[in-house]
Amino acid sequence: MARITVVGACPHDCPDTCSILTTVEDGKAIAVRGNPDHPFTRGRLCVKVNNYEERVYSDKRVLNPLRRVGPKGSGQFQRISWDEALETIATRWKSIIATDGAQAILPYSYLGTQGIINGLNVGDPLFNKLGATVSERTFCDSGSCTAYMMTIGPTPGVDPESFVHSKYILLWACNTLGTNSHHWPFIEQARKAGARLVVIDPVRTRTARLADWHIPIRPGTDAALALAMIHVIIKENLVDRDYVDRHTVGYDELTERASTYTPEFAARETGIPVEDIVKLAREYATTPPAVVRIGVAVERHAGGGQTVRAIACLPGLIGAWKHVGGGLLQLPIWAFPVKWEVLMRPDLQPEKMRVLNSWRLGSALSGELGFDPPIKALFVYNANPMAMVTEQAKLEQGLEREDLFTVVSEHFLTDTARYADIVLPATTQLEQKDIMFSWGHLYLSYNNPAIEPLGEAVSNTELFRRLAKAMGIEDPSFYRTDDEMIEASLDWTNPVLQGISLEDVKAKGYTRLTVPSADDWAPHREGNFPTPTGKCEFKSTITGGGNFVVPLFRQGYNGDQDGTPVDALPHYIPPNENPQTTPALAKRYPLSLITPKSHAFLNSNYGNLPAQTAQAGEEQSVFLHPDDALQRGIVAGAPIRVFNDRGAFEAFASISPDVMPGVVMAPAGYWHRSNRKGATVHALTPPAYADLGRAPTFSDVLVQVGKL
Ligand SMILES: Nc1nc2c(c(=O)[nH]1)N[C@H]1C(S)=C(S)[C@@H](COP(=O)(O)OP(=O)(O)OC[C@H]3O[C@@H](n4cnc5c(=O)[nH]c(N)nc54)[C@H](O)[C@@H]3O)O[C@H]1N2
Ligand SMILES: Nc1nc2c(c(=O)[nH]1)N[C@H]1C(S)=C(S)[C@@H](COP(=O)(O)OP(=O)(O)OC[C@H]3O[C@@H](n4cnc5c(=O)[nH]c(N)nc54)[C@H](O)[C@@H]3O)O[C@H]1N2
Ligand SMILES: [Mo]
Repeated sequence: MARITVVGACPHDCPDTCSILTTVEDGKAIAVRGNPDHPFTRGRLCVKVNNYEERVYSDKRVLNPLRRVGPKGSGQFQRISWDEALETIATRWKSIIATDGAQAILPYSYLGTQGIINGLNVGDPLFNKLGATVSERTFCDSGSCTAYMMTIGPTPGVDPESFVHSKYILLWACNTLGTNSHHWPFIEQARKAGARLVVIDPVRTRTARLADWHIPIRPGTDAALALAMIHVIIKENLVDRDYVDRHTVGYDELTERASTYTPEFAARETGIPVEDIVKLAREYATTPPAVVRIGVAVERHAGGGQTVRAIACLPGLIGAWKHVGGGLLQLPIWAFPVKWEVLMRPDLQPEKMRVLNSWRLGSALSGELGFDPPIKALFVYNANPMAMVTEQAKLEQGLEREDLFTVVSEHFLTDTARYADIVLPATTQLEQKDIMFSWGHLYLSYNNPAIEPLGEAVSNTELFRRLAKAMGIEDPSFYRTDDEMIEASLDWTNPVLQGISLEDVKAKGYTRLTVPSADDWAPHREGNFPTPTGKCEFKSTITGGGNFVVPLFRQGYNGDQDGTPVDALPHYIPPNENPQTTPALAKRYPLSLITPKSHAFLNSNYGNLPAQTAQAGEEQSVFLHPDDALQRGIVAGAPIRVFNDRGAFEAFASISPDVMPGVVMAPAGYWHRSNRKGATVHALTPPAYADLGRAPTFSDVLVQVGKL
């Protein structure tokens, strides 16, 4: 019996990018486990991935191309060959291009796998070459990234491993134990050495429960808190004047701006008592090294971008960057020298491109956007919009259109794939090769394929080679091997890859970038911010392009950025929907709905698999504060309806003082089909953009809950 161990890396859209060891016996993967040698992920896998082989060998996998035989959405398919599938797609696309133009084709994708070659950009060269509509993919952290760029530039920020040296750790809208769990041991180590842990979250999450101080906050009001902290820090002379003078710009203007954001103002907006706001500001400013870890959830509101602007000013103000373990952690992805241009190929684009933001897929497909030409062909890979984006009812209506030709590349017949005309089988991480960045640590990883592809599944890179060929593209760059693509995807001359060879990464599975040790690295001790001024910009010099979207999120296209000027100073934009801002709406819909990540799902992945649904609960639950439940006569476990003017979904009530009064929490990721009455949280969420980076506002929504 031949038994081998293969080193790989978790493919998921998660900050942790774990090093994984797969045991393979006679060509079959029999177990996966964490790699104990990896300094960050340390041999532990989460509940989503520790039985990954069951995902791979699940009898629900799609292993052959399929053609729809029943009505759209019915899930009735018949097996066809790859040749037939490719022929069907090419014929249809060519005819659409001839009659409507290439813009009638729309790609839709995200990070089903976040491997550098199979992930975010794998289809971009083909769709850019065809001249298809550009898919703007501002799913996650795009508003935060714009704000971060405007304030401190594309810096990795604080090394997550440097947290062991922190004395004050502020987890701001981040549920570390659920969504970034391999960071937790570093936080624990800091606490053993005396660090204080503070969590700012409307929900007493499993992370908040373990904190020294949990500060519940009304959703979408974090900027008011951050600005009031700035107010207190300036008023009480807790500013590091030396650091501010040498390494920041706009202090006087920030002082003036912050003067209006008193703790009393912030208390009214956030629901946090004045004393707590003042105490937080004082503790934060006087307990060095102080570090803030911002989660993605802060951006999903009307003023999400400016919230990140305000938070990103804090470390500069108190000189936190001077210390190892002091500053801000957002996404250390900025440390990886990925050659995005090579992956996206914006040079192949025709001059004028039409852009569609992913959050508007429903409106685009249902015809509401009045697109000319309308979208006639949709190609979905690495994504499951029926479960994960707004406008669910319109999306369903659009996907039912008989004149829409939909192709979905998937592992499973997801809610989205069920509407496809053609489904194409995709390999899982055990069956494919990739090189991986991380947005939660500073290790480059290599995923060696552990087994041969099952059935007729192909990797995304192979899928796009086949599609290019079927479309008659001759450019040899479309036919590079995975090895060639991996080699070309990184700038090997960049200092962070000095002394690192691809062969070494491949053999070991991971390597730390060539950056200073986490034990003595304070990246901005001497300023050196990668901003236009080289300083931390309280007053930003990047203000021309309102809704500036980092090109990474839009196939490299940068042609139609909205030119509206942005206020150069951070400010508070109240939520679009909340009892303070919209009292009339709040009368009918008094509760704020948030839909954070589920512990056992990875976005919608695993929403169909037995081990994870057993953990998460087979059906959607909604968490309500006991007072809110009592007022509505709702008892624990009761079936309930959550609704607003946009729609409704059904769920079971979980009654818990862990959510703030006035807030309801429904973990995301449940599948439409498996849910009661076939609708999920996105039946209710708004399609509006946040203030920066065209981020979503799906957590900026009022609802009502009633007994069924
Ligand atoms: N288990 C698990 N892990 C995941 C994922 C998953 O689906 N499941 N998804 C991965 C992905 S794609 C991402 S982007 C990351 C996201 O990781 P996180 O940013 O941690 O994600 P969320 O769970 O969306 O939100 C974190 C917390 O913010 C709180 N929150 C919501 N609104 C507000 C607000 O207005 N203010 C404040 N202060 N807090 C608020 C929520 O209650 C939640 O506890 O997680 C990744 N890791
Ligand atoms: N209500 C609510 N909505 C949200 C969020 C939330 O917290 N709450 N989070 C937002 C965020 S942060 C994000 S990142 C987005 C995520 O949005 P999506 O990326 O659309 O969500 P996933 O559920 O991760 O869907 C990825 C799909 O890709 C498939 N897949 C995996 N690997 C491969 C592969 O190698 N090839 C192919 N072809 N397919 C593959 C998986 O089976 C899965 O169905 O959702 C956003 N939407
Ligand atoms: Mo995300």
